[in-house]
Amino acid sequence: MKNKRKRIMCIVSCIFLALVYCLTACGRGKEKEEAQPKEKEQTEIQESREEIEKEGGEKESEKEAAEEKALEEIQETEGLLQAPSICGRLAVRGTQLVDQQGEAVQLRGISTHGLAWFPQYVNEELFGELREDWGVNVVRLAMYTAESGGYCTDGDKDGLKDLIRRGVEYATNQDMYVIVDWHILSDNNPNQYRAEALGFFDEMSKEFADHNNVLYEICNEPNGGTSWGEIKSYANEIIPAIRANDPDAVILVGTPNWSQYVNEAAADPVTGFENIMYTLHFYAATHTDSLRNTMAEAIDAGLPVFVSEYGICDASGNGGIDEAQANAWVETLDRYQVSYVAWNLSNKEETSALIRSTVDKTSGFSEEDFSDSGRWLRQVLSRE
Ligand code: IDC
Repeated sequence: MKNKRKRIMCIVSCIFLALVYCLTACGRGKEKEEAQPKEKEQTEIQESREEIEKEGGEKESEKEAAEEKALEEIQETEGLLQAPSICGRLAVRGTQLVDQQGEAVQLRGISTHGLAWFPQYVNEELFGELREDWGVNVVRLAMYTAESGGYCTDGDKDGLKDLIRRGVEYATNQDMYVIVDWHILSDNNPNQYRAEALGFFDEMSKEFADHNNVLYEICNEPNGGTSWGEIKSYANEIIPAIRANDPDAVILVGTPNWSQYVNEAAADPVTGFENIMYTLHFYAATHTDSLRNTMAEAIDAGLPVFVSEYGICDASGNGGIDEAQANAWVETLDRYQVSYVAWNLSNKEETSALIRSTVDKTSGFSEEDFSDSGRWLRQVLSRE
């Protein structure tokens, strides 16, 4: 009897165990079944995510390329490809002004008249117009050192420096390069006010050291028999003062005879400094083939030349305009990729002034407000 019970118990346990096993195995299978779609689902999600990312990336780069193209088109039309936001800090390689990538840069712009005499044209609206409507990428701030109101004679030093600060700020806001010009003229020899120049350039280059768009012109036009040797000696003192604060800025050095004898600089350039250029100035109704040849020869001899001032009238800043010579100059300058800055942004009654003398406004100009020089220049600069 006991054995029969044992046997029954044994059979029941076996059945129970078999049942438990079956149930567990089934459950596992089910779990497995359930797990499979989950893994599949995850792979699918992962794949579609990758797809979206890929598409998105393509769309992103397509969008970027389209935006870049549109920007280039705008800049090309406006002649603004060579602006500080694109070219950054400039440098000099061989005879050429270049951008950060080593690409040739040509600055084309306008010089103020004497800051003390025509301060009203240092205003941001006007700088903006010059950039947008004229395609100007550089403004020169001309500060006379002698003459009446000159920095080293009876001028208001602080007022003049303030104008320069504002000029640099407006040019910076408008994405343009800017030249700080120590405009010697009746003082003939830059050594006459060498100590003042040293103080001025030390102060200015300290202030503008973090700008990538400021160029320093250390002596507008040595004249009255000032030799290249005397200019070099001056340059050798002023350049290190600027370099101590602003190690890479482009510095423009004037040449003898109202910045015309670039051949003398080519024969004996300033040594020991990078990013130095030499200025040549011309007035098209006075200076023609012969000065153009001097310039071409100096460049061919390896001198980096910068035309920081020119007019299309005669050398007095007045008199008749010579458009044929002016066009011949521009053709040569463009061929050599030389930068050029026109004299002058004022309404003074002289033919070099770009604004008609009867026009008093200081911005918001239209075609009929410009002098003959102004109209010629606007056409040249905007490459219309
Ligand atoms: C002229 C101005 C004129 C001003 C005179 C001052 O156009 O209004 O009265 O200077 O002496 C230069 C000089 C530049 C001259 C210009 C025209 O750099 O200052 O401006 N010029 O004479 N070099 C050659 C010509």
